[in-house]
Amino acid sequence: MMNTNRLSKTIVAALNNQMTKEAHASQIYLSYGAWADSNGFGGIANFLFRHAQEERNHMMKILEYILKRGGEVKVTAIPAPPPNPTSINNCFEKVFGHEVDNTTAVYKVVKMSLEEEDWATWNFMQWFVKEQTEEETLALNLLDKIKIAGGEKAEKTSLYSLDRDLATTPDDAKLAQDITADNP
Ligand code: OFO
Repeated sequence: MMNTNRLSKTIVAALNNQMTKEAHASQIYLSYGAWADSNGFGGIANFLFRHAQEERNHMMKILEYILKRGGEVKVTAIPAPPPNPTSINNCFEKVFGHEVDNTTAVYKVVKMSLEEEDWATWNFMQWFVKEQTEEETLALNLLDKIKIAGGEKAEKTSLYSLDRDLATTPDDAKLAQDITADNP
């Protein structure tokens, strides 16, 4: 029979692994969202829950890509999220850390596809490179906000406005490559 699998063994393993990583990211946002809500921060919870959905979408994109390239999808157990944050400041620091971790994982798959000259996978993964840049920016914006609010020492009133703010904060951050002089 003709071989219709367009993915190498190593690439398909890396993609399956990345798929689970995205599911894991989703679980992390879900658990931090629940933590925020039970501590009275409904706006921050809303933001984190929306983000959990985004990560779930990333997982689906990779699943679809594997299937469309004729590879085998392996759905495995998702590792448990790490312990809950200890404060809003700590929560945002953890969020940034998770995004950087995931960027590192994405870069590994990109590097692998380059080494194997699998240009379809390389091209597919560029979407994730851009998405991670955006999500790191979003996480850095959170860190900026909490810093202004006082970091670990943030007063209740500033946390209150931060919480209200985040309920309506868009899911996407503007990327440098989309900026013009007219609209910085
Ligand atoms: Fe999947 O983008 Fe964040 O981690």
